Amino acid sequence: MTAREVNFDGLVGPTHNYGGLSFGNKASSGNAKADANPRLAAHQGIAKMRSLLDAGLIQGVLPPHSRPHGPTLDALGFGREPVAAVERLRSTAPELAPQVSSASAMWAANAATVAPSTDTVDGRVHLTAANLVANTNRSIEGQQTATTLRAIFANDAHFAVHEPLPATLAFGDEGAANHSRLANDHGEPGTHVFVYGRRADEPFNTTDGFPRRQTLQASEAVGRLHGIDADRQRFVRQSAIAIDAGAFHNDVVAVVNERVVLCHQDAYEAAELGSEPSIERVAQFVAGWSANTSVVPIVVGRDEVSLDEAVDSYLFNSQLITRPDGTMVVIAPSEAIETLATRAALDRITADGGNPIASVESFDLRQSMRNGGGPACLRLRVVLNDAERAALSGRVLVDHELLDELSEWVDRHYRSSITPTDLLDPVLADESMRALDELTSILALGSIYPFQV
Ligand code: SUG
Repeated sequence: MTAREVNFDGLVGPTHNYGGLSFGNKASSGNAKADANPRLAAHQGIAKMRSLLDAGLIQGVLPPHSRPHGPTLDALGFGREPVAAVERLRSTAPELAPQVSSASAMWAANAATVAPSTDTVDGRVHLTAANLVANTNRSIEGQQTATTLRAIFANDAHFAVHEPLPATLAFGDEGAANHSRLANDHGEPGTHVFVYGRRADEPFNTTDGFPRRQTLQASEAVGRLHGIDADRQRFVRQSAIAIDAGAFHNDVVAVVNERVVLCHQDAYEAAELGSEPSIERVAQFVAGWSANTSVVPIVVGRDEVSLDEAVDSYLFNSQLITRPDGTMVVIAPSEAIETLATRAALDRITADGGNPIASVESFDLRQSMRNGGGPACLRLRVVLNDAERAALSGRVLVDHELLDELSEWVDRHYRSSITPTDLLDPVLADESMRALDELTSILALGSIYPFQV
């Protein structure tokens, strides 16, 4: 049985907007209240999926969440029916509109943490929906994520979908954006590297005031829930300087694929690294994570790419993927090619015969990037064997026909401009529900949204 990595990309939702909701995420703060183009954003995402499909990868899709979010509006006293609730919100609390209308579920790397069946005690694929408690707009994603994942990974002979961890900062969990899996090959048993920002008993913010979203205790809970052997788990602290520079998730400063760890010199903090870790020491540290994997560390030094350049270009938020011929490709955001230092780093890495990275492809994902979401943020990686792929429910593994249908669906339903004021338009709420209702038929998912039940 061949296990292959499936990248499930989050489809951008019809209310994609720039709410400026994410403190510590430079792009989100910098683009607050700008005009967004949901239609273009969705097409940019679909173009990336199409290209990976064409490269011979298995590509999946996850539907957007319904926004504005009826259950949250209801819990806040506006009533559950989104159109009427937005009318009330408009006249009494317009400032809440971005929180309940954010399309942030598009960043599927934050949807869940996943363990393939080779790594779990019961031989099933385990998925834990992330609670994303650090940000209000994201804290309302967990339940829908669990519902959507249950609709897709419904076959409980093969899959176990766990509820989000208790919704408290002590168990702040941001999903796969702070988790990597090391293995010589996707199909072999792997080592799970959980990266956290703080222990639950430490302050939420760094000394410079930036949020440390993921706790060690949350990561440990996910490892326990998934039934991974203790010697196949590593817990590593993200460096405070990376968080302060805008790396609000580990996937802004590191990316792992099979044996390869591509990271910034200043990504991690550990006693053995000291306060001034050399590139060699970081390489050694990373290589020590797994006794079962011949780790290939590729450490990009701060003299080559500064943390600011890494965060602004999202170099490390590239997807690192294995092509069917075994070579690896960096799926980079255009910004990483347009920035001199990161471009040079990519040239160096691809020219170096000592690692499997053969080429770089870049994508214009600017609509998502302006909210701090690059190629890697947009996808959830799930390693599945043939039987598990066959056991998926719904029409979620894409082919050209489905991508064409999704493209046409976007053109039929999405606006090409959304400003903060538009979020107070009840017509947008109605449009959004109609679009998603139709989408559940296209994807054969049944009723998954609160407005459908
Ligand atoms: O959680 N931005 C998201 C971006 C998530 C990117 N994901 C990964 N790095 N894996 C966040 O900060 C901004 C929403 C707004 O401002 O409208 C937002 O939620």
